[in-house]
Amino acid sequence: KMELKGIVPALVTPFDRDGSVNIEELKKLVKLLLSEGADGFYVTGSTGECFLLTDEERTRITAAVVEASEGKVPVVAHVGKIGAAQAAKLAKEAQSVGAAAVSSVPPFYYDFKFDEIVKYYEVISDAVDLPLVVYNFPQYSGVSINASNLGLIMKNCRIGGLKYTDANLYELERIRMQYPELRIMFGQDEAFLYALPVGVDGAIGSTYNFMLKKFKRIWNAYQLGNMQEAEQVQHEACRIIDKLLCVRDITAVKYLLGRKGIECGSCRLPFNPITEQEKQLLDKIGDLD
Ligand code: HMN
Repeated sequence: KMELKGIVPALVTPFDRDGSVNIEELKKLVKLLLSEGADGFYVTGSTGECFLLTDEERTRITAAVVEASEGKVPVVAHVGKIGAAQAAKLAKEAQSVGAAAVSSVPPFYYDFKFDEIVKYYEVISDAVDLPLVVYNFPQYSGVSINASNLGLIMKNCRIGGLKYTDANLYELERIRMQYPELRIMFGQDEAFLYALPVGVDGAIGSTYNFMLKKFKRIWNAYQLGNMQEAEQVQHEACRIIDKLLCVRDITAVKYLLGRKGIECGSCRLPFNPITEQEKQLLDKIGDLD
């Protein structure tokens, strides 16, 4: 039941008008996504504005999502920080509030050496009894976790999987071949269908907050061998993502959730608030389901 697979929304963090975390709207979003077939939740990740939240907020968000999901699906808490001890502290807190797994991007900013990155993951893994989902996101973290270096992290950690947010499907294929048992969750929603033949176990992404049903359809059609339908829905999703990326994924996802009755507010500074022009562009998007 608590297996990490399928389509897992990387939840946004809704904020009130005064900028504080809006737990009520967050729980509403979780309930809505459960009713639409979410297979799990990834909280306080990139989409959840992790590095703009306090530790207290991050743990409170994880607790709220665990509570709202009622043990039906796994909740993965992203606990990434630059400091190993700080990330380990967050991981312990995530465990204490009922997360099924913890996850982290590699430590960034100081151009850490790979043995330092390995140590970082070991410190987190040693702090908890939970599986650790390594989060590869070279575009933002500046570090590439690949078939050649992933083994160094896996050696001494309780690995629960890899979240692979990169367009390089050749590297993904190499990882899949090298680690047939590894749980791999893909992180680029615009290429979701094309990662499925590589043998990923599912996907974690921002657009599953508001168009989960489309991706469930792609997944199901693919499993049934109905490639034509799978491709058609992926193209629909990509045309929506084209518009999203003219804005910024998180900002756009938050705005579009308004259509579903979830008020997410703005992103935290220094993210810009959404403009009227951007709203107009997003209003042109048709049916989200
Ligand atoms: C998370 O950690 O919140 C995510 O799962 C991030 C996720 O992989 C998103 N990537 C980025 O934020 C760069 C994607 O869902 C992305 O928003 C989507 O593919 C549109 O480009």
